Order: sequence, then C-alpha cells, then structure tokens
Amino acid sequence: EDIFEQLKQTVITGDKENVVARLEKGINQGKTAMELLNQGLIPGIEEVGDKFGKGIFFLPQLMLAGETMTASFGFLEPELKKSGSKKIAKIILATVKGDIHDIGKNILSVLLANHGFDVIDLGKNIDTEDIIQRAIDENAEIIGLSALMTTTMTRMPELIEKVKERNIPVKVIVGGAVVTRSYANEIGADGYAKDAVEAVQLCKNLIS
Ligand code: B1M
Repeated sequence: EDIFEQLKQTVITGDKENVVARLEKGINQGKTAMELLNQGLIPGIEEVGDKFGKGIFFLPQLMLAGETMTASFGFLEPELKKSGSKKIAKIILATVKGDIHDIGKNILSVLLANHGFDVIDLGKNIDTEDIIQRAIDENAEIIGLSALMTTTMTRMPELIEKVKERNIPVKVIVGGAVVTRSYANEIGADGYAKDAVEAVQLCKNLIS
C-alpha cells in the first residue's frame, strides 16, 4: 500500500494519533507536502464527506476526520512555507459567519503567503461587517471568502452588496466546497477558484 493510500485511510479512520508519523514517512520517501495533501489527505476527507452525506458516517467520525486534517496541517504548514519573499498585495481571508469549516481556507492562507501575498487570516465564523472593516483598515486589495455550506454561502452576496454600496475599492473572491463558478458569477464576485492552487493564480491575475 503506498503512502498516499495510507494517508487517505488515516483520515477516513480519523487516526489523528498516527497521522504525523505517516506524513514524516512520506516526506522521508521524498514526497512533497503538497503531494501528501492533494493525493492523500484531501481524497480522504472528501470520502468522509461523501459517507457523511450518504448517512454511512455520523458526526463523531466527521469530527475525528476533521481533527486528523487539522493535526496534519500543523505538521505540514512549516513544510509548505517558504520565507523571505517580498509582499505583492494584501488579502483578507475568512470563513463566513456561521461556518466553522477552515481546513481549505488554512491551506489557501499558506499557499498565498508562499506566493508573496500579505495574508491577514481572520479565521472562521467571521461577521461580514468585521471582514469589511478589516479590509478598509488594512487597505487590502482582495477579500477572500470561504464557505462550505449552502446555509452559509449566502453571506457572500451579503458582503459583496455592502462592498459595492459603499464603493470600497476591494476585489472579492469566493470558494469552498459548495460554491460554484456559476454561483460566483450570479452574486457578482470578482473571482472564483475551485481549489487553493487555482485561487493563487486568480489572485495574481486580479492584481496585475
Ligand atoms: Co462539515 N459539512 N459540518 N464538518 N464537513 C460538509 C461541508 C458537508 C458538505 C458534509 C456532507 O453533508 N456531505 C455538509 C454541508 C452540506 C451543505 O451545506 N450542502 C457539512 C455539515 C452539514 C456540517 C455540520 C452542520 C454537521 C452537523 O453538525 N450536523 C457541521 C457545521 C458546523 C458549522 O460550520 N457551523 C459540520 C462540522 C464539521 C466538522 C467541524 C466536524 C469538520 C470541520 C473541521 C474544520 O474545518 N476545522 C467538518 C468537515 C471536515 C467536513 C467535510 C467532510 C470536509 C471539509 C474539508 O475540510 N474539506 C465536508 C464535506 C465536503 O466538503 N465534501 C463537510 C477539505 C478541504 C481542503 O476542502 O474546504 O472545500 P475545502 O477547500 C478546498 C476548495 O474548496 C478551495 O480550496 C481548498 C483546497 O484546495 N477553497 C477555496 C476553499 N475555500 C476557498 C476560498 C477561495 C478559493 C478556494 O477563495 C477565497
């Protein structure tokens, strides 16, 4: 069984005690942090979401898998980070109000910082007005919103409307599992990305 399959199973079984040791094994085999994430951990958490959606898994399993992802990220974060690059633009990141899913946003946060963005990550469950206020205070070029639920993604048009009403010179991009390109267009977002890698490219395009 290869390391990617092992990592996938580690997330599915929520084996958070052993995930770091397996990641270390992967790194020792010459795999990169991005490969371990994209080919092992993320397919694992996606399968968990699928099983939860079908009623095969329940909340405790979802939580354990989430904790396993968070533990992995704690280990991978320094591996993903490069230091010393000059900052090219400021971006405010947040998971919208009512939504505590932050694994994808955290990945995006590190990747953007890696590519020279000055990232101000406000965290999860963040109020629309707080996000807007920080963007103004920090003079940010971009606001990046993440939402993972159909019940919370409505916070995105709410923020976009306020930004437009008040003529705040900031671009708003959106993403997260339930968000689609057509939804992003419909609500007047300045951009949408299906994953963190695409989001970095999108941000680069928006500021050039
Ligand atoms: Co929850 N959850 N969850 N959950 N959870 C989902 C989202 C769900 C789809 C599962 C399902 O039913 N199949 C479902 C939502 C259904 C819907 O609305 N359609 C759901 C539910 C219902 C819930 C609860 C309500 C469960 C309950 O309590 N009964 C509850 C809600 C809590 C709340 O927010 N108020 C809940 C709780 C949790 C945990 C806490 C247990 C845990 C989160 C832990 C954490 O984040 N720290 C959790 C998890 C782990 C998931 C699933 C399984 C995985 C999410 C994840 O981390 N994926 C998820 C199923 C799924 O998504 N298929 C599910 C991996 C991550 C890397 O992907 O975040 O999509 P993602 O990010 C990607 C891209 O989307 C993109 O880049 C990332 C990587 O490339 N991206 C962006 C993300 N943000 C972006 C922003 C951008 C651009 C790209 O621009 C700014």
